[in-house]
Amino acid sequence: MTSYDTIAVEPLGGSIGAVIRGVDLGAPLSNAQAAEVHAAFLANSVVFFRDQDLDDPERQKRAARLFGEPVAIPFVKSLDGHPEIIDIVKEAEDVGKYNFGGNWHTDTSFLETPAMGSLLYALDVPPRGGDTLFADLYAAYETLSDGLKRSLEGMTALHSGIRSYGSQSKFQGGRNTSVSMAIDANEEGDKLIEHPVVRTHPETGRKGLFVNPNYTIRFRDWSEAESKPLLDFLYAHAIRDEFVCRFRWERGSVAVWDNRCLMHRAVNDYEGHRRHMRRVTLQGDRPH
Ligand SMILES: O=C(O)CCC(=O)C(=O)O
Ligand SMILES: [Fe+2]
Repeated sequence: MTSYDTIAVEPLGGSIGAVIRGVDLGAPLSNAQAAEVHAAFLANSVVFFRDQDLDDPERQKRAARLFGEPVAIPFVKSLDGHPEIIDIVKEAEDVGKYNFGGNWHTDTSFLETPAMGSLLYALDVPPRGGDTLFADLYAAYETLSDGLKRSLEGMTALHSGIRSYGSQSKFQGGRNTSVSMAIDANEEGDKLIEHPVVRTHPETGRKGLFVNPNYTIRFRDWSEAESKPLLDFLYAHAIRDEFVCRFRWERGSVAVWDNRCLMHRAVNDYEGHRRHMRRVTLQGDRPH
């Protein structure tokens, strides 16, 4: 167990997630604090902070730079003047609609260089519900049999945004999109990108599964029908209770996740209430 001198780190889930106390993300951190926050981020895969004030988008970007380099993402309209920031909103009037991030996924795995992570800040939360779930893809890999590990290590998978941002987009024509979000689905979303099925984290050196139900289409050289049973097995395995951490938001809460070694999903259980989050996405590298 790592010990920390300048911050308090309270573990949350059985295998990932920790709440960090004693840090004001809006103010400059000492070098020692910044190093400990970064170590806690790598050790827990997702870290949470309470009672932060990042309403100013510049402050939120400054906070995000503690973890990585802010980057613009395609398809989702960004905040005016801040291409690296998106508002994730579901309005009280958005009845019967899908919520953004509502299926298990790894952010932008349809890109050659998927996001390294994100810093998500809560501006408005429903009176109950609206939690976010995170699943540990290191643990998912480590608990497979040696035989399946060996088979998967030689494999790659094709990822695409087609069902979210391409020609089969569930958001097409404003369908399923909040009245307050704009998603520009187009043919760029149909591209197929190849990634290893097991990736080695560039900073921790640990191996993790790297497939997700939103964007992984099939294994390379396998058909979709052939891929589906094994992918479904891997997804069900990865979201076992003991690998999942659940976070209850308050206004001013922050989550920073490591998109290289987990999946996440936003729970859609607050119909009739408003939820407003703001995300800075961080630049990633090519999975190996
Ligand atoms: O709204 C949330 O809790 C998370 C949405 C999501 O998937 C994301 O911001 O990447
Ligand atoms: Fe996401």
